[in-house]
Amino acid sequence: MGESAAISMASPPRSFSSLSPPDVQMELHAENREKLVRALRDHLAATSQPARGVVILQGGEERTRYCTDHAELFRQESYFAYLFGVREPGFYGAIDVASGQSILFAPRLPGDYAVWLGEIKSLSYFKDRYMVDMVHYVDEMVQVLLDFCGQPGEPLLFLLHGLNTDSNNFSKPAAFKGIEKFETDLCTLHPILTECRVFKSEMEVGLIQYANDVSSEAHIQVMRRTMAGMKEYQLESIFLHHIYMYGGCRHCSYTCICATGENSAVLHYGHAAAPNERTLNNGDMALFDMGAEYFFYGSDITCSFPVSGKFTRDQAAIYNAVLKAHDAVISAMSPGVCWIDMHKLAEKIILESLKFVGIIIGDVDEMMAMRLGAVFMPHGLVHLLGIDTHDPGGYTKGMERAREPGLKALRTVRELKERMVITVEPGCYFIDALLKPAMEDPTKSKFFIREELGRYKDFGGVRIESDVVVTSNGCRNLTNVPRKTWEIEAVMAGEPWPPKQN
Ligand SMILES: [Mn+2]
Repeated sequence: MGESAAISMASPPRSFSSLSPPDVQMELHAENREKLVRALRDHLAATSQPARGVVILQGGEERTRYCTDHAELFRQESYFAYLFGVREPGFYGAIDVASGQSILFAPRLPGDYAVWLGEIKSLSYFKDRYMVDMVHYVDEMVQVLLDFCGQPGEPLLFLLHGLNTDSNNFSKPAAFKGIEKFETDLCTLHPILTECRVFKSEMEVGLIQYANDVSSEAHIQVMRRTMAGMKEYQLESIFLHHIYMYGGCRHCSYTCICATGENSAVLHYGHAAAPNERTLNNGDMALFDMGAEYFFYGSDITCSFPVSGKFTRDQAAIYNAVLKAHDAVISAMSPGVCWIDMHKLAEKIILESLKFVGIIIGDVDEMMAMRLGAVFMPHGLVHLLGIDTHDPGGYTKGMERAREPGLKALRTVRELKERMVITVEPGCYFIDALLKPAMEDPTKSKFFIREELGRYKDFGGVRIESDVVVTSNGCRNLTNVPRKTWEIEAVMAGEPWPPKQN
């Protein structure tokens, strides 16, 4: 080994991160419970019902891989995490509407748990850790609830049952032996608890900000280390390493989408059948959609950039079209703004830009009326973000999805309100499965300039996604990554981020 190599090995390691994972405040979940109790009492008063009953939720169960004993890494069910912050599986939780008191029910673990899985924690440990009023075992639940309610007649339990409008799945109401001794209500809790989750507290925004800080830093590491010849999964691995090593994030909010070249037009690339395994080429665009989760709260960030580190004219044209839409939407966001209008604003800016570039031709208002925007951006502009990447509450009772292409993909059509955390993620993609039929459609074919469009055949797509919290008079972007083309080129060339102030 030469002397210079020895010296460079002896020099202190370069600092890769400015992160320090914050302690989790269990007050966050106590606050969430108080908020739910207030909302339930208001609802009961408004519908002339007595303020009685107990909310009961069943936490998630640990699962094993198919028929084996391979335990999958457990992640708490999201509504349960919201109210109790419990990281262990097998719990139930209860909240008394009248008093606001909370009870956790812990599974009674077998003695050999201590041999294989570690110390069996006492009930008082859980009481202190999770800041609840009481802790009992799950096998005592029926008697504890009956004693606790104390009134004659069947005590009332509010169970969680309702539709997740993103997945079309229903939440699973708590189930346990002896539930027939109680009166149960399946309708009241879900919409009220979901509505609580839509509006984030200071502490919740703090955790989402931290998840954003971690992910932003990791995205920048990925950009800096991107090189032709690498595999997409190697960049995924850099992201995962960074968020865990420096950010303390063991989970991602969703499976990483590390798409390059034509793959960047595949909206949910990166799944088991398309596992981020393409080799990067110098002329490719990269589209990396990756987000860390920290103590249940997530982030959802997409960066698009050229693999070479330098935008070509075509790459910059499409990228800037999407960036202009991203920035315009964030500038327009404030309480009272409607999401359908924001989606259309983004579409219009992208269409105007594509017309300016010379890919399409004609009257942009006519294109809008023909829903041409959905050919280039088939997904919704936004979704709520929190404990779930697609946080629930995008549609409240009676709200219907739009039917038109593009708009029907919106995960919310609500009016913006203060304390909502929402993603802004315009994109522009060249997807054969959409372009071909549009070009063959006699009402739409006139808009396309085929020879120009042909240049983008293998381009893929661009998406730019930031996480934004709505404030009283505007919004705040929680994501901090280079966005302008020259900022990206500078960071990829090794310049610091945020840039040095001169
Ligand atoms: Mn997203």
